[in-house]
Amino acid sequence: MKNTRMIAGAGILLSLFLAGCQSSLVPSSETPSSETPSSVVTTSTVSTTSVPPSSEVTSQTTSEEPIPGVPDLFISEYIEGPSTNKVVELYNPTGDTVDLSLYTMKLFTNGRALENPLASKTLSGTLAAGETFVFYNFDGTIDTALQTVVNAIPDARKWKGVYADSGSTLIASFNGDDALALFKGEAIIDVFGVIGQDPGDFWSLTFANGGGKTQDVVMTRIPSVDTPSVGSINLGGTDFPNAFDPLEWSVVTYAAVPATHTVGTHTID
Ligand SMILES: [Ca+2]
Ligand SMILES: [Ca+2]
Repeated sequence: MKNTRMIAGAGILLSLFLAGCQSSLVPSSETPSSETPSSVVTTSTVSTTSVPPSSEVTSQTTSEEPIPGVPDLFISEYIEGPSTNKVVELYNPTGDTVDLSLYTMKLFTNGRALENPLASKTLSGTLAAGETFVFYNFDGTIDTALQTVVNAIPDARKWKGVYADSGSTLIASFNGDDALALFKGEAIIDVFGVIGQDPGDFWSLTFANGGGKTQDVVMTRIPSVDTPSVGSINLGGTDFPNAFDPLEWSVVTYAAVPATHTVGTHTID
């Protein structure tokens, strides 16, 4: 009898246990099963929307994007001379031939904003390692020696940017208070002057070789510079974010014709 009672008791306990399991399993198995699909849908929605950005990143990395601090084309010389004797020179320090069609030069006259250049010229062709490209303006030449040097540069490495010539873009029509910038694709990579600031007639600043101004001068990028740069400069208490670093430039007064210059060549350390 004792054993039968124990077996019967164990049977009751087992029944209660199974019933308990059932009652606790049913709602708990329903609750997560109804939540799990919705959370899966949410996850798949996120992964679906992440596909287009990742494909955009892939297309960006396959194009030629500027990399800060890495040698690339930069503005190597600026001549702001009497009359329309103007030259601005680019230099290729990369060690490789570059595709010039990636680059656009822009002129910002009299304080024009970054999105509002007076002139824009996208280049074409190629530029070999160590070579220069020159924008020039000799519409009213008085420095024939300088013009002779420019005339000897192959057409593929120069562009006439003259104010009076409607067939060209006016890149070389600056007169001391105008900024120039080099773009690679949509990105600004190098600047001469201060975009968005009109200094009056010229910028008067401390350059690598002392005080000077940006009018009636020949200015050269110092030999230690091998990368383009866009910096911020504070003038009169205002920060201008698209500016040159005056300490990367040396300046010589263009007081007499002919100018002392290095048009067509540039040297880096
Ligand atoms: Ca001007
Ligand atoms: Ca030069």
